[in-house]
Amino acid sequence: MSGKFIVIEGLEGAGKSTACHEVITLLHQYGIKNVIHTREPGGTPIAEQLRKLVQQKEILQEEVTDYAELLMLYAARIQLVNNIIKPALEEGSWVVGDRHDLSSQAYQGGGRKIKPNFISYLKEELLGDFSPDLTLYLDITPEISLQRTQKRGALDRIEIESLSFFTRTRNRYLTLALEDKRIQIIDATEKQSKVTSELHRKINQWLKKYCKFII
Ligand code: Z5A
Repeated sequence: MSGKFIVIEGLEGAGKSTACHEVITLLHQYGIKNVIHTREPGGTPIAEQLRKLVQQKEILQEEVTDYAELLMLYAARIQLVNNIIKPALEEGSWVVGDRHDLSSQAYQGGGRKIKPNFISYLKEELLGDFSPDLTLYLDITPEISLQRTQKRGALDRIEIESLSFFTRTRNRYLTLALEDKRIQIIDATEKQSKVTSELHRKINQWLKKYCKFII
């Protein structure tokens, strides 16, 4: 594969949408024109249907169990990875993803308390050694996350979870980020301009180290 896969992660309201846009603009400035933008869950017709099932509050008047949620997220992910991301990388395009596997480790492993070993098993079976080249984790507190998302109005099925759910999710993100040098943490509680300049700094540093042909 010749393209690179960069992922933006974080709690809702962390600023992932803005960050994805910034990364794509920066890559364009470096002359990398073929960049595709993905989101998870979603990004293929089947994955978008699964996204609706995961997010809607009333699903056919039936409660979504934690394992069903996890499996729907992996079903969506494997559709996206096999049908969109891998082919794009193989033809040399770069992919900027709004969330990927780390979200399941954090939300379902941390928030929902599903055994991390089970999630790792699913990941290995379904994705093998496929993983992002770089993940930028935008770290905010659950309190700030709630403040920012509540401003938007109606909350979805996961957004209505408790503060302790999001605290466990954030803690899992932080634990995993500190264990893996391909995950970089950005303090996203700062004002937008500061977060953006830190994002630029980290991407520039990474491009210098791993993509010497660019700079
Ligand atoms: N989910 C899961 O559980 N497991 C999985 O494996 C996957 C997902 C893949 C869909 O996510 C849901 O699925 C999500 C996790 C779960 N549910 N929850 N809860 P999503 O990515 O589609 O939805 P989201 O995370 O809720 O997106 P978002 O809220 O739009 O977050 P964002 O993109 O990070 O934020 P934003 O749109 O860039 O910013 C939100 C607002 O905050 C906006 O008004 C900004 O102006 C403001 N903002 C952003 N940054 C700042 C700073 N620095 N200062 C002040 N204000 C700011």
